[in-house]
Amino acid sequence: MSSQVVEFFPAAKATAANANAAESRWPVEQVAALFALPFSDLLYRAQQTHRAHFDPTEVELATLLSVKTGGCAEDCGYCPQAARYDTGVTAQKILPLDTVLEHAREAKAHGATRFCMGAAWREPKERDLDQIEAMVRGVKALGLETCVTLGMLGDGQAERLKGAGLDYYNHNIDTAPEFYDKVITTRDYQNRLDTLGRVRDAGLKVCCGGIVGMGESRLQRAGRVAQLANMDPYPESVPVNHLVQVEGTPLHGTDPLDPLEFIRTIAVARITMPKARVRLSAGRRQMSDAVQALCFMAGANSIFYGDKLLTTGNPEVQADAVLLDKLGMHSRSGHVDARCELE
Ligand code: SAM
Ligand code: DTB
Ligand code: SF4
Repeated sequence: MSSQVVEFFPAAKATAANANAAESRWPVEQVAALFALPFSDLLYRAQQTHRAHFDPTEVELATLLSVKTGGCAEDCGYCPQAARYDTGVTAQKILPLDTVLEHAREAKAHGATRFCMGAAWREPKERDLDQIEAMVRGVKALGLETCVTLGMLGDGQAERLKGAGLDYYNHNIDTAPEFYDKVITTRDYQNRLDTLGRVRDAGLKVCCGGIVGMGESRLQRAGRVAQLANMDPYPESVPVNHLVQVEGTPLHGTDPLDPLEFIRTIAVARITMPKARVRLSAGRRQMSDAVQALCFMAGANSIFYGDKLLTTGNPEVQADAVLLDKLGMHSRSGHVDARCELE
């Protein structure tokens, strides 16, 4: 290993609410120093961390379903579901329970262990939550882990979801605080931390990550990872999304990110959040098998699995089964059923 070893400084604890604390476990400079390591040293460190906590051949398969699509009032510059951008996404009402359960059953049959339901809301209304609670109960009863992402939560809403049996709430910080207002203006960074605090207080597990490739600097990428790693505790689940550029959104046409930089981001997330499920999330359809393989070597151990993300495409289930087989990797459930369809 090179002499550029970066020390780990356990210091004062930071929470979602005080992630900017002066004394944090992972000062931004330390995280930036990880980013700057020679690629092979960075991957070596990430591998060591990964292997200390996980079976490196095991991957979590999480299937996504958009249970309420489009027509969103927010202005997130990356998002095809924002009503104000002309992206071709047709707004749809909340899906009926039986349709959701049908998708969940299919996901389970294909080997998924987690089912994530997303809604294009700024925040859920109380009556929306009645329907979401029924979905959570139904999906949970199928033996799947449940996750929902519904936007900002108000008082008592996280407790309602916990009561329905929800395992994870996904709410991303998306990017570094310094870059945030270049991407979203209709809600601020503190709103996100407040929701994450409510999720934690209700005893739910936190799924929180962000998007890479929105034109942020490397220091800002390091800043985002530091924000997550300094939460106390850090999120159990960390989705690392590569921006999916959608025509009609303000971020369409952003200069493409070097894939090696995306892999570095995964490795730094793994090192700074050793026990988290680091998910190689949106953007896989645009990545070669070799880039994805390096992401797994860098410590990713979860993927979105299914032909669709929320509104955009994801690799075909069959293609993923072939890729995992070529890499000698297996699902947490022990099976990836799509392989049978190939024979
Ligand atoms: N409306 C809710 C919210 O914003 O919290 C939940 C759904 S929203 C689509 C969930 C996350 O998807 C966003 O926070 C963002 O990180 C990710 N996302 C949305 N559009 C994306 C895109 N084009 N590329 C990559 N990630 C994207
Ligand atoms: C997350 O971090 N990524 C997922 C999930 N959480 C909800 C969403 C990705 C969306 C990509 C764009 C789309 O398909 O609409
Ligand atoms: Fe709405 Fe969520 Fe898309 Fe933002 S990311 S526009 S809140 S659906």
